[in-house]
Amino acid sequence: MIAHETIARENAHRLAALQADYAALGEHLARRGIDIAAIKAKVARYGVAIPSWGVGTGGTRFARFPGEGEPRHIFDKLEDCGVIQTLTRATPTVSLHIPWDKAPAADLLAKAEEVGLGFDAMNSNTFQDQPQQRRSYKHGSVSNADATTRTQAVEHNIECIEIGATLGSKALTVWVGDGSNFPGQQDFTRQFDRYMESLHAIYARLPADWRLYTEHKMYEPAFYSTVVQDWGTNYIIATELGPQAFCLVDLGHHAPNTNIEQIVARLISRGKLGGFHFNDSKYGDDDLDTGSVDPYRLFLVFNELVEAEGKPGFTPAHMLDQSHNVTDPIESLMVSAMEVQRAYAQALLVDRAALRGYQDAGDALMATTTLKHGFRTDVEPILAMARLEGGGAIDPVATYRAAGYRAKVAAVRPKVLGAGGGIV
Ligand SMILES: [Mn+2]
Repeated sequence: MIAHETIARENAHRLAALQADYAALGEHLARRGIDIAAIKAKVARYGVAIPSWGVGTGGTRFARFPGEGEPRHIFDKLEDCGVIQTLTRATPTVSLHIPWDKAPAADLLAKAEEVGLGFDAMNSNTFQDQPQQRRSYKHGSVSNADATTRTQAVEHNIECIEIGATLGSKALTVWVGDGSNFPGQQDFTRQFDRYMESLHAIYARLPADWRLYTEHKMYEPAFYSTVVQDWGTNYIIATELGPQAFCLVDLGHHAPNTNIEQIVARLISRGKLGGFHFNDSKYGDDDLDTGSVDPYRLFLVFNELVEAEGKPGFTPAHMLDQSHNVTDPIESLMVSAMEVQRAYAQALLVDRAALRGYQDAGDALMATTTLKHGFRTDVEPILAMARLEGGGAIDPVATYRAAGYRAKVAAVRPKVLGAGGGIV
């Protein structure tokens, strides 16, 4: 997909500058008592999953402008995800969405092996109707007032578990669009009770080594109320379901200015943080590229994650979840994966002993300065060196453009108006 020679040639142009920058940063970090090689090793081990739907061009409520060479089906999507992993070495797995990505397991496994990827969490879809579906989700899925519709939604989730089990996946992510658009349209309590009954039925079918992630979202597609509207409800769900259930935090699913890093800390403190859908937001669930609007918030989230590193059972799942309307999705996903790695590396640089000392001494200024010192450090040489040593590209976007991948696939993939990325 991307010729090895292209990566080698592009890296050769940039090698001397990277070595110089890496050596300079290494000296700087050594003065702070930090071993650059240890940080690089942690960055190299870090991976964030790619959503299969992310490699298609997204749209808005108004229009979708299809891009050149968009993936036509899951096998094209896996190729695109393979390109991202080849160049960044930061995205070893793909998260599938069912039924969008339905295909014979043997074919999916063969393609994933060919492009060097594994499978992350499975995602069910009960927020839209599929052809030949018996009951409509217009008025809800797992919380629908109609029992037959709820059963259909539960069975779909169980099918997602069964498909995932054949692919080596270990988790199911459930996000539902159920809610209401008018005061009085739904009884909050009865609707939530129905939701819980359905989720218990799904949870009961979870293999022993699987996790169930539930995702809260304040609004959209329902605009007055959503059945899982915030982290409090999500925490209730994960707690009542049992030890295999965890809360998933999608950064865009909160009100503007919500202190997401504090929510993350709370969920960690109670052992219920399941993981993330990374993206960025200005106003709502904008699904903008991760770290594109507020990289400091992303850093603050990672500060909580680094603080919790090593806690027993603390293995949050990390996935990107964004929509690309005006960029090449492969480029956006590569940049976002690197932004997530960057926030992680910066958080690793924080002097935690000093931070605690300032916190306990009531020195607010030095506490916040100590925290920000990590964020202010340009860790790009660490990320680039980790990529290089992992067989990837020093500059993934430049290398991708030099390889001409998009033009090559555009020649064999006709434009599709209907298919492509969704916004979830
Ligand atoms: Mn999401």
